[in-house]
Amino acid sequence: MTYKICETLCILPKTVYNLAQGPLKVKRKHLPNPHKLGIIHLFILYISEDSMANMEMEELLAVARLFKLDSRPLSCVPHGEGHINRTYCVTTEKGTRYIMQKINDHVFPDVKGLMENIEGVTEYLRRTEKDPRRVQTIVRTLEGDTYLRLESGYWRVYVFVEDSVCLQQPEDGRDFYMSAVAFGSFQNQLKDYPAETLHETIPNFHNTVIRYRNFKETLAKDPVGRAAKAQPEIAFALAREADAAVLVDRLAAGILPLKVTHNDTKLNNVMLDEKTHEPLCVIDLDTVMPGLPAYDYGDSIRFGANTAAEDEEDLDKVRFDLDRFRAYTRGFLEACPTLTQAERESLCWGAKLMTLECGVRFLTDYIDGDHYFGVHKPDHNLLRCRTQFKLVAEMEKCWDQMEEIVRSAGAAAASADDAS
Ligand code: GN1
Ligand code: MG
Repeated sequence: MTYKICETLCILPKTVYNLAQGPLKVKRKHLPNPHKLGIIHLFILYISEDSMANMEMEELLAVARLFKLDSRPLSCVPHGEGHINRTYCVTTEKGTRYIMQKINDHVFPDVKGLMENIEGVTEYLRRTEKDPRRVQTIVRTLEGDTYLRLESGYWRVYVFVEDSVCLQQPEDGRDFYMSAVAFGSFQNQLKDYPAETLHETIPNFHNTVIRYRNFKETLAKDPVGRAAKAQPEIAFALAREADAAVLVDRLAAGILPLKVTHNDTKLNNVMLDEKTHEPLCVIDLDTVMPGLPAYDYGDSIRFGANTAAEDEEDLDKVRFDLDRFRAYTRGFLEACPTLTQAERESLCWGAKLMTLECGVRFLTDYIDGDHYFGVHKPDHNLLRCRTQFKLVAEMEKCWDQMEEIVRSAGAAAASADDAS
């Protein structure tokens, strides 16, 4: 990696520590003090040239200065692994860190509605949660708004959740259990939230039937001629089309009630305490909308019960881990004991359909020419699709065991809830 100097400063030790996290290097120079009063510590800040690619630091800092930060922003570097928004970490002169995001308004055209949802939900959660690290905190603009509209796009800032980690893979079953507690509690805490006040930021987000319809329309057009390269994946998806309706049919029949759900419950959308790995705070609230608990449960399983990364190229490494499935199921059901029997019975379908649906979405975007998900290498969306379909195939093989795990975790959680 090559580095270039981006600033030379005299700063506080905490700031140095925070700046040195991520793609920055800080070097200290001891300079002779002309007044002979000891040594002046001068820090030279280097940033990797790769991380400068998207936007120059100066432009980013100019955006950050339009928010109510605690002091002058010094650095702003890319952060996290999200596929949709551009995320940066801003560090100020006082060493305070913030998360600054450029909202993807191609994916979320109603930014005003989206920010109203986030403001509503975070304020609601804060009424019962006193620890500031446990709820995301929006930092307002100098004008007092929750976001900013500039020529470069829409921007927002959050307080950085310090002393926390965000995992791409559970380090063990306990981590995954903890993330289940976080998402199960989130679901439970919002059970009385007035769902009708939420804007539907992406209509039909987890309507798997409609996702299939979009897939088939894109396939028929094959706009960039990629369908030929994805024949096995296309056949895999089409062979399971009938499954797509299972959850939406139960919803339409009134068997499953509509709740407020997060809808994007990847492990990396929850912050855990750095030392204890206890759950702190659920993040990425862009898709909080009315939905089914099976969506939240299922999307977590899709991502976290995979033994490899979502874009792993070696499919032998991609396996559906039943122990992790068991750990997550226990945590989710313990934290959300209010689920109905029908909701509990829908959970395995949530796991399978969220995985199938995500694979179909990656495949659709691949065929469409990669307009939706951020891609970082050739065929990235096709690689992602393959891992999802491998997981679906493995779930199909152990379906009875999955159902048994959900049944017994549900019974244990219900009797613990009765006893308390
Ligand atoms: C996107 O924004 P991020 O990376 O947390 C996507 C999810 C997908 C996920 C796949 C708004 O989530 O639906 O499951 O990528 N978010 C949106 O990794 O489409
Ligand atoms: Mg995310």
